Amino acid sequence: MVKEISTKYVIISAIAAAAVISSIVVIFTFVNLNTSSIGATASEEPNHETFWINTVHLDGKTSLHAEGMHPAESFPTTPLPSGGGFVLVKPDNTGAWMVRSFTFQPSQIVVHQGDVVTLNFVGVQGDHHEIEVEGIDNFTIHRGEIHTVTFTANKVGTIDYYCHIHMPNMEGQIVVLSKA
Ligand SMILES: [Cu+2]
Repeated sequence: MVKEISTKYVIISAIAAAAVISSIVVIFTFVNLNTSSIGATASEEPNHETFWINTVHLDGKTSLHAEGMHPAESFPTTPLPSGGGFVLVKPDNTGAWMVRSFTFQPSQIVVHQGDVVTLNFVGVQGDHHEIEVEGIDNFTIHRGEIHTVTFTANKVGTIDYYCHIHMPNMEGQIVVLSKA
């Protein structure tokens, strides 16, 4: 009788243990599946790239007359392209003259197709700029202001950005490469 009870007890315990083990297996499998599905969702999220683009002008200041280590430099006789992007300031009464060239810094940006791209244009030099990001945005920015443009790079190729009042040199390019 005692033996019969203990045999039954062993069988019941074994069944209970099996049930507990299978529940644990089921829970672990569920957690695992869930984790891998979270991983899959994360990898499908677009990559977000942020850039800061400064408005800049480079000034080359010199003189008709030599001074210290600095040699004399004559004023150029050939004109620079029109469009506002270049400024030549003629020699003053001391012989000092300068050339100015407007540009964006950086003037080339590389992203991949599908990337969400944020461009923060920062007015650093120059009173104001009338900027166009080809097919995306058109805006005026003054010194000390920031204008933010966000878009998805849908197409492989190039997107130009330029300043209407400082052409032809205040111009940049976003290169959109195919997905890696
Ligand atoms: Cu400009």
